[in-house]
Amino acid sequence: MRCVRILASAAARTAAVMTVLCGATTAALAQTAKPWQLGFQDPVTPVAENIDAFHDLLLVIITAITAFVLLLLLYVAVRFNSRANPTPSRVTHHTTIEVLWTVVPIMILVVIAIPSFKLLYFGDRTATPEMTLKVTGHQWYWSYAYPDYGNVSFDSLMVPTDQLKPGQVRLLEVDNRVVVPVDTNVRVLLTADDVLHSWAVPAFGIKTDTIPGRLNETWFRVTRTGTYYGQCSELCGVNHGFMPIAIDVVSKDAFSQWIAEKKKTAGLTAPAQADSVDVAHRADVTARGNR
Ligand SMILES: [Cu+2]
Repeated sequence: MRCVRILASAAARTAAVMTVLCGATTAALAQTAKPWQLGFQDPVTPVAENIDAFHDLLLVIITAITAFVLLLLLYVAVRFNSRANPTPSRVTHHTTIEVLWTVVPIMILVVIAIPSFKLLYFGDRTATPEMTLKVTGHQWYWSYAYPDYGNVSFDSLMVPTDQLKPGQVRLLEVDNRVVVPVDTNVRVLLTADDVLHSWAVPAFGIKTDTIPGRLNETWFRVTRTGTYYGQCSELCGVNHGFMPIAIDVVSKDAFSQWIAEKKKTAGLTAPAQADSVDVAHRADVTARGNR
C-alpha cells in the first residue's frame, strides 16, 4: 500500500513537472529555437502554417514509402534466399510490374508537386500589401526601411554576449528590433549592399536571399503578437553567424505610436521635410550612380 502511495505521489510530481515544462516550451516555441527542440517553431503566418501542413503530408508519404521498401526487402531476403529458393526463376521482364513502378512514382510526385507549387506561389508575394518593409543585408548586419512612413530607416546589429541584459537571447538579440503591426499584410523587399545574404525567420516561413543589385520580394502576415527571431542563412563571410534578426510584432496602435516616434526622431514629421529628405536622398543616389 505504501509502495502504491509513493508511486502515486511520484507520478503526480512528474505530471506537475511535465505541465510546467510543456507550458514553458509552448510559450517559448513561438519565439526561437530551443535546445533539444523537435519539430518546427510554432508557425505564426499563413505561409508558415502551410509549410507545416506540407511537411506533415511529406512525412506521411516518405514514411509509407520507407515502410513499403523495407517490407519488400525483408520479404525478398526471407523468401528468395538460396536456402529457401535453391532454383531461382529466370524471368527478366514483367510488363505489368514495370508499368507500375514507373507510373506509381510519377503519381506520387504529382501529388507532391501540386501543393508544393501552390505553396511556392502563395509565399512569393501578396496581391494586397498594406505596408512595405525594405530589408538590406550588409557585412554583417541588417538595415531596415519603411518607405510608406517617410522612409524611416535604421541599422540592426547583434548585441555582443558580454553586453546582454537579463532575458536577452545570446546571438539572436539586436540593438534595434524590426517592429511590424499584427494582422497586416507586410510586403518585404530585400536586397544586399555587398555580398549574398539570406533573411530567414522560421516562425514566418521566410527564407529569402538578399542579392546585391537585385530586389527580391516576399510577404508575411503575422497573426500573433510577440518577438520572433531569425538569422542570416547564406554564408556571407566571417561574421555570418552574428547578424541575427529580431522582430517585434505589436498591435496596430502600438505600431502607429512606434513609427510616429521614429519619424519624430528622424525629423520626418512634417510632410515638407519628408519630401526634402526624399529629394536629397534621390540626389545622393544619382550622384553616387554618376561617380
Ligand atoms: Cu549574411
